[in-house]
Amino acid sequence: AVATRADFLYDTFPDYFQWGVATASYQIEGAWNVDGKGDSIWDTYTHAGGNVVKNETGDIACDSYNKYEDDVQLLQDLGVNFYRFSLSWARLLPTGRVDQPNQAGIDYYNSLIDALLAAGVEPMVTLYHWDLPQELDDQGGWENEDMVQIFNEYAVFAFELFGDRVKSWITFNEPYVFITMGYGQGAHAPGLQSPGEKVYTVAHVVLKAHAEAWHSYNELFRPTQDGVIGITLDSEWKEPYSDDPEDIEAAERAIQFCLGWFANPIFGSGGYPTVMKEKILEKSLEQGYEESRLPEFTEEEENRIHGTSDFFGLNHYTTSLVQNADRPSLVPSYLNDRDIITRVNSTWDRSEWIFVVPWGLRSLLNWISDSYGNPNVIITENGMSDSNATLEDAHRVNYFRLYTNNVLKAIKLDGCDVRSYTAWTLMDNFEWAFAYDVRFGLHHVDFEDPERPRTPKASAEFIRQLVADNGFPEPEAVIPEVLEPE
Ligand code: PNW
Repeated sequence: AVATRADFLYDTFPDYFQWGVATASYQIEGAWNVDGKGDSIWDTYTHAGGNVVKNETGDIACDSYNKYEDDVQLLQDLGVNFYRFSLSWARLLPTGRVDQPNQAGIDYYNSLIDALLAAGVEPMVTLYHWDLPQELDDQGGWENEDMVQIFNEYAVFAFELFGDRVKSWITFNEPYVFITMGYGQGAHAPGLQSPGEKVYTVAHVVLKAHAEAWHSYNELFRPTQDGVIGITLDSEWKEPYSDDPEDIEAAERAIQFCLGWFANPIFGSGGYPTVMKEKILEKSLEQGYEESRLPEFTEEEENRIHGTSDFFGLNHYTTSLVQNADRPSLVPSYLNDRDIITRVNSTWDRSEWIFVVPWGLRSLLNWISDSYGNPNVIITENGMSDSNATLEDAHRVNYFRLYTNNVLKAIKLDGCDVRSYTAWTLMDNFEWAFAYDVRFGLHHVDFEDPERPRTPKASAEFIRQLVADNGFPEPEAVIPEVLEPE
């Protein structure tokens, strides 16, 4: 899995290629209860205690609500083309509904957007990066079908306010992760555990909500604002455990149950992947259900969802090995429905849950290209963690170097249509259930200091150079691999 010097591709990215870094509102903003902000499900979840490492919260986090000008300076120093951040729905709309907007929240995002544009950094805005207003959760959250229209109203509100300056929109960040963690395993807000049922019904609502927001932008705003809007999906690469055809089929099935679940309705043939429909129906009946735990779209809904993304937003971190398994467990669960066992290769370098498999990203980009007709892909997250506070993050530099080189190979050698790359993340921040114990930042943040100072790590300098060079220009002198014997 470690690229040798020989297979490193020295070349540059296409001229149109764009570079960025990402964050998310709850992970960086803090200011959880000031200036009229409403509570979100992450405020509730962290304050409840017992859910997050050391009972930490995002109450202050990186304090970006007060320090956004510092953040913009870091972005300018990196020289990135764009900044992907998310809106705190409850900061803009404390009740979640558009009839009671919060002017201070509107002012905050206007200031951030204006500061970015003044610094020559394009804003890329995610509408939903997991911090649902608590009042909407009290009304059933994403289980509630009314959320389709409620999310659409919020999206329209955001397009009206910011769409004159924001030209790239993402409806949802990683529905797979927030749904399976929040409604399946209970390891993220709102902390529900229904891995066999709610995960599927919630995904159904989220897909419809996404589609309505896309249609609103397409019909009401695109003609005057002329931007793009899409969704960000996440997936590991799933490598077959062996060359046994059953393992090869199992690996394909594993991707369909993760990426295909959301991608097939939007980018593929429409509706859920056939293999999901078959497996979940078969298992549901065996388990005594009268019908499949996977809901069905009407033909009208299927058509309404199909094609609703101007790009394929992709978050990718790691790779796992997949082995076929016939009924690993009889418990109803989105994991058991797949009929697989996940394995790891113990020779792969790792940090927390991330195994370093750079070629996995290239394989995944090729899979997307082959499966969905070579859509234009924007990589909206990719990055590497650690659990120490070092500024000399050679492992992260190595990760970025090899992963971005595999993006380059996917473009130049395989013909994949990748348009941009986003490093996760601008600075160390609230890493969900791992809180401040796990760091992904290009910049170190001192969470003990009330000023929350940001300091560049070696990886920040690496990204700055990568962006400046737009890739990996041919080295001037190649050191010979094999020396002549004396
Ligand atoms: C993404 N997994 O989440 C999120 O979009 C970010 O907010 C987060 O900070 C980042 O990745 C790093 O974790 C993920 O377990 C969380 O495969 C978990 C997984 C993948 C993505």
